[in-house]
Amino acid sequence: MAAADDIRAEALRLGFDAVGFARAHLAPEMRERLGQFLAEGLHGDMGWMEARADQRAHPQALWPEAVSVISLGLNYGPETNPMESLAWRDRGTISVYARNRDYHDIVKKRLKALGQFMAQRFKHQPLKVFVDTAPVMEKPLAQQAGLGWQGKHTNLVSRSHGSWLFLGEIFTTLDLAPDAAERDHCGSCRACLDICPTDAFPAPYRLDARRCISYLTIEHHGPIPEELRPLMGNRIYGCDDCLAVCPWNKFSRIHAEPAFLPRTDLTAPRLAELAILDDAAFRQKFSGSPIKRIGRDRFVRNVLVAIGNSGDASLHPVAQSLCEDANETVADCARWATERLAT
Ligand code: B12
Ligand code: SF4
Ligand code: SF4
Repeated sequence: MAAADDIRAEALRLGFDAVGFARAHLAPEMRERLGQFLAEGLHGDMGWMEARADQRAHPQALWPEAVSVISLGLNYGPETNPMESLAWRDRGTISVYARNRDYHDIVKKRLKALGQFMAQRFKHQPLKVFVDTAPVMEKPLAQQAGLGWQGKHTNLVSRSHGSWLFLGEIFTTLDLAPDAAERDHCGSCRACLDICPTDAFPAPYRLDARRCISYLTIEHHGPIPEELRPLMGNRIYGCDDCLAVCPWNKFSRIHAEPAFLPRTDLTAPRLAELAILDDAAFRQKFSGSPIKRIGRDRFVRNVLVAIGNSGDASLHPVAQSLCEDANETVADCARWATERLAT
């Protein structure tokens, strides 16, 4: 069996849903687009994107010995429509990927298992595994490896899994036959661009992260710009709207991963119960969840935005009780929510 076939078979056995091979090299236009994204400041305060931009743009600047990239996808197709809870004003909407265990842990564990298999099978061929946090342009590499294409919402869309694939990579010194790159199948569709509640796409295939609710609720520190708060509705951690409306999702399958089954307490949780979490209660509730990473203050800030947008007068006392919070961002958002509910 050829090396690539062997690795593909093992990756599928380990539970990955998509596997492809590419050269450890990105086309010059990818590097230019990353440069333009950063030069225009579309990354907001994600300073870490700038810090190692050269490595992000060049897989071999990250690791000079890399010859091939194995791109891997893990399906997390949801059972229910993730936009269902957007209409429930006293509840929060948490994006699909954060309703249970942290996908980084699950993907990394499988990448390491595949790495071990490769180390045994191909002696003296070093490798490195990555998921999300390393300076790697995962989507263009996955497109090169044939897993899908970068849709107009900028995420990777797959003909078999729609928008619901987590990505991870193995960089290796092995010379593996590359797969054919996938081509764009968006056509004239613009459903993802039109649904975006904050108008975060200045053009198809281009995202202004500073307006994206995923950025505002997860990555952004400090107060959320006031003009964007009313547009966020009850989205308290991430956003799935542009992913959920993609017509290619009709080919997706519901995932079979127990760790991604939505926790009942994170499926449309009551805002009143989340707003009162203190630091210890927050850490206990979100142990093992990706939400833990943003900390109590940023999370309660997000919940207060949703309370301000709820139009539910019964939540007024909850917001009021946080107006003097020790964290100035939380207190500021509580005052904003209190005023909004009063009017
Ligand atoms: C930074 C980041 C974010 C930022 C910025 C997102 C972005 N689009 O860049 C924020 C916080 C907003 C974010 C949000 C989300 N993210 Co994110 N994020 C990343 C991260 C760490 C880097 C992405 C990156 O390099 N951005 C830089 C810009 C320049 O890249 P780009 O958008 O791909 O830019 C391309 C296009 O703009 C295109 N382009 C530009 N102009 C033109 C013109 C034409 C004509 C064409 C054809 C193309 C084109 O070329 C550029 C280069 O490829 C990756 C992990 C990784 N290391 O890759 C995860 C990652 C992209 N995120 C992921 C996920 C799941 C999400 C969310 C769905 C989470 C959620 N539910 O809230 C949202 C989706 C929002 C969205 N519509 O993108 C997954 C996506 C999986 C997939 N199937 O694609 C990744 C790959 C993590 C992972 N390992 O699974 N994310
Ligand atoms: S994740 Fe939400 S806010 Fe961000 S671009 Fe997509 S629809 Fe817009
Ligand atoms: S919603 Fe339409 S335009 Fe957007 S990624 Fe899917 S197919 Fe492409």
